[in-house]
Amino acid sequence: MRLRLFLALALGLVATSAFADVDRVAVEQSFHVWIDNDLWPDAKAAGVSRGVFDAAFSGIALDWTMPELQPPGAPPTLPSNTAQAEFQTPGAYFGEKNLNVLAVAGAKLLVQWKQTLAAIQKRYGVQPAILVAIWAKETGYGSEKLPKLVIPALATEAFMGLRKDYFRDQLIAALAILQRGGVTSAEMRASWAGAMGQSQIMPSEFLTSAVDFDGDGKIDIWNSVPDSLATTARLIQAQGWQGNRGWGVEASVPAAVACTLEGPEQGKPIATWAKLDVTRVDGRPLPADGGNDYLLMPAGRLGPAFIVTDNFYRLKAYNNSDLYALYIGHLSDRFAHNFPFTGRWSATADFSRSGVKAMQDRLVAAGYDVGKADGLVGFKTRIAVGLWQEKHGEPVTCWPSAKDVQAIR
Ligand SMILES: [Ca+2]
Repeated sequence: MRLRLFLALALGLVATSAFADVDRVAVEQSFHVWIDNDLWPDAKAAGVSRGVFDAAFSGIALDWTMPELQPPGAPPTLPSNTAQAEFQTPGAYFGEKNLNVLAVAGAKLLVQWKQTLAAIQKRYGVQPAILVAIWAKETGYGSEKLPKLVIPALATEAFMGLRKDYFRDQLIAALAILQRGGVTSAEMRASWAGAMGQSQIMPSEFLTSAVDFDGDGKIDIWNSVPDSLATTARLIQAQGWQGNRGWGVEASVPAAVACTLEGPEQGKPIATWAKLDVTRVDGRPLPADGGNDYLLMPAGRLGPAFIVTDNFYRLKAYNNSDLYALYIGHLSDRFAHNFPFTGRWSATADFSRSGVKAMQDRLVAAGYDVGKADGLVGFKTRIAVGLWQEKHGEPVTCWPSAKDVQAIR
């Protein structure tokens, strides 16, 4: 699974405390022993030659600026995404100023790369606007500097991070890329979490899906826009993207339609939603393109509502977040019609993630399904809150008030 959201959360926090009690020289020594004795056999088994391995680690040192480290001898650290962070209200994810800038720039890029994008769509079946929106969200169309080199970043996390196994697999994949050739370790720039290039591809994804689309004989997701966009398209296609459908539309949902009907487990044919008087926000009928459609209410009744297609959940499979998938879908629409959401995001955030987690634990104890009790208000938690509100005669919003976060039990 991808760690893009996790990355965004981690970057919002101070990366590393000083590790004042840690003997860094000793840790550095054991890092080098680990590279030779622990990592090398796995790399070798994955087909990496000794020469490639040694070149990759030549002159390497631990990167103490990485987040979520647990060096030997340091007191335990909590993963940043389970720490007692402020809860972020869904609307905060959709900063209008930034969306507008990306929408204007993306409309021009769609024209500039029209032929390439048409060729990619022909081969992989993903619409140009979706690919350009992902490019925007991941690196601002390649404008964001990638702060790390992938090998030292992943090696540091694989050696002394809080998610060693995940990063070790990615490190082995990065070494396999070097073994394959065509790119040097100095060119493999990445986010701290090892997401590489203009569309933030993990090394394991590079191995399965990276494409030389401009035909110059080199796969270059850092400098070649065609290679980067085509690689993204191939990854999205692999999730089961349906090229003849959109992602969804913002919807007007009558009060009589319960917000507890939300989510990927309650899909219905579009005709069923239409019978419930659900329309587009401008009153036009919902688009009928076959397949199931789903009600999406990322902030319950306290924000805009959407009817989304299976493709929305393919985007979510690519990066496991309702808000990420909605951002991509919404931005992809704005290249043609640059309008913000019609509905207002009024959900507030005067509670902490630990407060939400405690509420989730109490909901579970009371027999509700909240999915993973992680301090985030995902669709299962929203449904559970709605069912609780219904049972207790409260207004059914499917979004907890600050009072609910305390009172629900
Ligand atoms: Ca190329």
